[in-house]
Amino acid sequence: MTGKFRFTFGPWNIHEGADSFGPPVRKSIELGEKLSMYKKLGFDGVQFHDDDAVPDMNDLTAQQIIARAKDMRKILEDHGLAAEFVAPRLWEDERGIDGSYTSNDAACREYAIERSKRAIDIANSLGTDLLVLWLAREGTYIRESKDSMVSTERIVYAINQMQGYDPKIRVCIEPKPNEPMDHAYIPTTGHAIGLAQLCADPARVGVNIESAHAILAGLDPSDEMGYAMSFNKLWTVHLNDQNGLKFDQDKSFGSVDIRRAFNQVRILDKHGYGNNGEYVGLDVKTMRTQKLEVSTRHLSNSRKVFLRLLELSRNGDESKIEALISERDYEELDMLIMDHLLG
Ligand code: 3MF
Ligand code: MG
Repeated sequence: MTGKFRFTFGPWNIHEGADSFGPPVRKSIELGEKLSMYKKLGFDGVQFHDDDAVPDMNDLTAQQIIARAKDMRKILEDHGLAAEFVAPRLWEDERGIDGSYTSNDAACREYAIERSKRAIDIANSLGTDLLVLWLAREGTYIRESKDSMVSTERIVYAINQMQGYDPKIRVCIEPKPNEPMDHAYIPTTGHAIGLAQLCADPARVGVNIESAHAILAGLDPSDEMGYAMSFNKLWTVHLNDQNGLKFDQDKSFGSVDIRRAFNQVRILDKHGYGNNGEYVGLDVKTMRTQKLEVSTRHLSNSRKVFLRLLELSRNGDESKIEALISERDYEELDMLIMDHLLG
């Protein structure tokens, strides 16, 4: 079975360029204007933070939030777009300083769960059953500040509350080993799938694998993807690239290591990714130097690279590959792949 690929990204991927060391360098583009760019760039769906879809949601009642989310759905439909997922943005609120589900303050944990329920309401109103949890501040700066066993139980408790609130919602964990925390809980795909087994409905907990996050954990993203697919738990991806162990770079897909990107495309295609409606999500940031008028190139380029690698993957000499594998001549296999990529 071959894959079926439709592409998505989140509005935060069109960015003003501020970083930890300097202010914005490009003017903000309104969400409506961003949405009108999606189709032209070759994208069919939108990934949302809850407050991308419903700004200032903490000031609104649950009913108001649902009403605004329904308005957003109408806007999406007018653009011929679908919502892929909603992710509660817990890490920017004051009550998320010490983590959300794992905060040492019970009132903050309660806030995080309530906010996640509102994010579920938004997902339902937008017509998606996928909730992504990037566990941004669920972790520690120093080991002694939290207990890792208690924290694991608290994350499970929070997911169980979400599953109880909505019997259909699928919770998709986006593992990342560090940044903003020194060490994050649930740093890898394996941790996320293990955690699923502790939840009330393990079948409704899956993963969103981000290439850069796997690389930051010292792992190969394509192996992480294959592992998740063997559990039927790869429900979305955040493709991008990363140049070694430093801050999370969100570089354009394939821009650092084209062979590593090739292997991600290859494993997804070989195992029919997308046939159950999964999207190919990008989580890429343009360079700070990029001028406003050309500040979406990283998105169209990443998609283009994916499709070119797909063509290469499908045009590979599979019988030669099989023969070299059975001869155990991996040096020649290495060269075959390099020749193929070099053209
Ligand atoms: C952080 C990320 C985030 C998440 C997003 C959705 C800004 O490293 O990758 O992107 O993907 O918040 O959960
Ligand atoms: Mg991401």
